[in-house]
Amino acid sequence: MRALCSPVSVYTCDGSREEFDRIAQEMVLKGTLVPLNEKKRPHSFWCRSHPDDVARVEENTFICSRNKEHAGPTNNWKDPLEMREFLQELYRGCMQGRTMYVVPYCMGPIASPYARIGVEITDSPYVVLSMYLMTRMGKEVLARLGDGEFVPGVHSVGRPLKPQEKDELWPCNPANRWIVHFPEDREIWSYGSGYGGNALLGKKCFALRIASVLGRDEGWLAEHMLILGITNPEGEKKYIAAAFPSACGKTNLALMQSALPGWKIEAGGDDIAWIHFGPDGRLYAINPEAGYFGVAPGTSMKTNPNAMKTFEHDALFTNVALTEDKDVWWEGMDKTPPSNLISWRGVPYDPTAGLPAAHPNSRFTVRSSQCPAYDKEAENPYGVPLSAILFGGRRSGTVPLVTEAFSWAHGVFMGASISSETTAAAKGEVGRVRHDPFAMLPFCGYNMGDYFAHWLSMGKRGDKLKLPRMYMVNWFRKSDGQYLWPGFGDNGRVLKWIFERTSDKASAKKTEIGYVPETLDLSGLHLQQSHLDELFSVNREEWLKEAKELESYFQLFGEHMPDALLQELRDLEKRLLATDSL
Ligand code: SAT
Ligand code: MN
Repeated sequence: MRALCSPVSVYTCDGSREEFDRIAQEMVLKGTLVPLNEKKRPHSFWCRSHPDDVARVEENTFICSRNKEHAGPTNNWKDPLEMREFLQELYRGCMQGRTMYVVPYCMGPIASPYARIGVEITDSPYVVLSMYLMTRMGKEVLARLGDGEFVPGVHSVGRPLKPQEKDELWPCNPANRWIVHFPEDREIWSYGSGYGGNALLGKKCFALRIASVLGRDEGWLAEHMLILGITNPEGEKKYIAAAFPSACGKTNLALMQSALPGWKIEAGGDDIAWIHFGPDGRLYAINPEAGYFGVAPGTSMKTNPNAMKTFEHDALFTNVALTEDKDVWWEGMDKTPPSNLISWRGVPYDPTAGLPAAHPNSRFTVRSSQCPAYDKEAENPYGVPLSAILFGGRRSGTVPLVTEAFSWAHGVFMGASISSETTAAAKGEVGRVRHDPFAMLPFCGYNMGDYFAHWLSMGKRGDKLKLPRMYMVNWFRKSDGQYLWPGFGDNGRVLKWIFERTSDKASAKKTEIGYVPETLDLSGLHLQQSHLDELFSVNREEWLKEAKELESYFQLFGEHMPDALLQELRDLEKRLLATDSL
């Protein structure tokens, strides 16, 4: 890679704090990082990206399996040999004038038998700092690796420097971005972007796209899921994993403080879960990551106090606004923006201009162990046993607050049926409803139809009584443009019902689409009865439309679409059409 990319020097990261400080200091001198107020937010930095490099780029993301069909209809594909030839030319000299950093990192607790090692080569010091916060990185990883296997990844901002040329604050190459995966070779090549999941190769590229392929081949699951622990007032603890598309509140749910007194929620992970069968036949989840890369706007002491406390120090903020006294701000942190803000574009913020001070996909990057609600069990090498799996999306209509699946296959059908309004986490139009099966549309490294089959096969391997129950949730249902459900801490009410269902202690009503709560603990919450009715309502007309729509979506997968899911769809339609089906 050194011969190909021609960096000025090569540096292997040891993962120490001294190293972090040294690299951060270099970036401060260059102007890319601004140190925040030491008194208010110690050891933290503000960073702005290039205005065209602010999110994942799905149309530039490729799964280059040998056979196009293995990438499936939802992924971009190019022939791997042609792609390799193309990349050889693209990367030639791409790191000129820059340092090549070698970042050994471990996804999962170092001692975990389920952990996997990656080595990322990058010419972005921002990526190095982010990997330090987001993963276990450096010397200890090399020690564990020995001469074992690792997933190689190369990342370049794609902006070679000529001799004497002055660098940009956020070098990148928006016109020429490539996020490329070779699933058979377990290899990642990323070019042109320095932002988030495009550039921190351990996250979406490895822990989801490559890992999903490993999971298929080895009999486990790599999922776009948060992990949380929930303890009832009697001290019994259970674990829940939940899949939602990007920027739909995974971090808020994982770090939540329940509105119900006595119910404790602890945060395991906020984005990714690797799920394996344990020796007792239950499904266990580890969080491959060690940090949060969370959406900043909307995060406040009201919506997510634990997140606010997590990034009180040792945090990196990207594309948020900067206050006069060198602290951070974003829309939703409090009602009125402080005066003399600097916007994410680096200019004085003009509240009358109608543009946000912080970019909608602006982020905080911080170690998860700093969270006051951090679940120590997140370090358990064997993971935590799952009692329930939730699937959700951002849907203003049709989908009730919570529905329990009839069976594993029905739960897989629910996962496959997720649709959600698009968010600022990916480049493109925001607010358009699209299918996002298992919240994995941008992250599945192989044919999505085969992925559905893999989920079904996991259920077949498991003992029905030990498998987690499955749920579909929707915090985002609206009436007259207003959210019907307060969300955030009040989602703890839904988690309580789920907790008690998994102990067969809560009652449910059967509907055409699954079980819904007979009663939900609404103590202390004052909602209009009509709103409550609407939250739980199953409208047959709407659901028949939903089913028709799914039928045509599933056709996309052709031969790869499992019959069992088509059967689930037919069963759903039958229940909807029958007048006395229940
Ligand atoms: O992919 S990112 O890590 O940039 C964020 C997300 O989409 O979940
Ligand atoms: Mn995510």
